[in-house]
Amino acid sequence: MGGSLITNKDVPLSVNKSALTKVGRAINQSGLPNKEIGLILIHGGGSFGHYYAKKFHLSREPKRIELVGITRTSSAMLRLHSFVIESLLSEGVATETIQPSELLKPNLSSITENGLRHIRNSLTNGLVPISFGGVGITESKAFIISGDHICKAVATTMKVEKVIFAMDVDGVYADSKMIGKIIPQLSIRNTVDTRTRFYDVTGGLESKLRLGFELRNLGAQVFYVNGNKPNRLTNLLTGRIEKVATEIVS
Ligand code: IP8
Repeated sequence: MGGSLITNKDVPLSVNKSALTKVGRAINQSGLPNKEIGLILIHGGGSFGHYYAKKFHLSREPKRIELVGITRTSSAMLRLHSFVIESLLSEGVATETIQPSELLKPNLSSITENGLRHIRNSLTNGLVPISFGGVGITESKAFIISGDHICKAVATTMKVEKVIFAMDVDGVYADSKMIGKIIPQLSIRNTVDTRTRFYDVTGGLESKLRLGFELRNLGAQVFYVNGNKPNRLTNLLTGRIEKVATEIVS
């Protein structure tokens, strides 16, 4: 669940309640997770985490920042996260939070044993494991753990069949002004004009697309879809054909 979907991205600290309700409804309709298919949710920071990350110069590169910046950013993410899990619960989706720092190994490349056990236990219990972008610290520096890092680490460690990026637009457009039609099947040969929105300090669309190709190379089907359209999301979750979405193809 992209930060652009679940928050009002250009208004600091503002949740998009209607989008969260729709995502919850779509997940509920999908009947996932079930005995055969698991479901893991990850959400980004939007106008919560990115607002403070920008203010305190926090980025993916570890650096020394004011201590207050670390706490403000983490606290904003916790606040957003609690909105997310409450909204999902109101739509009947019971989640189990896994902290990003528990889930990821220090080099962010894969999932810890504890994290993996936690994911498996949640799924066995019928709960949907959920994690989110946050702040990591080393001995003297702080850095952003992006939802993208979590996504890649999960797909590197576990067999992931499908990754769905729920966004605030219908898919990937060739034009940065999002004029015209979305690209239904995006290959490395397509040209996409990416632009970063104001509060996003972790790379915006460009890094999401790079990640999409990496996930595809790891064997997952990868889709970008409008999370405000519950039917589209449900279709993708349940393996039905959905035409209004972008799929990464090799
Ligand atoms: O939106 C960012 O997560 P992302 C989390 O997935 C923070 O990059 C702390 C800004």
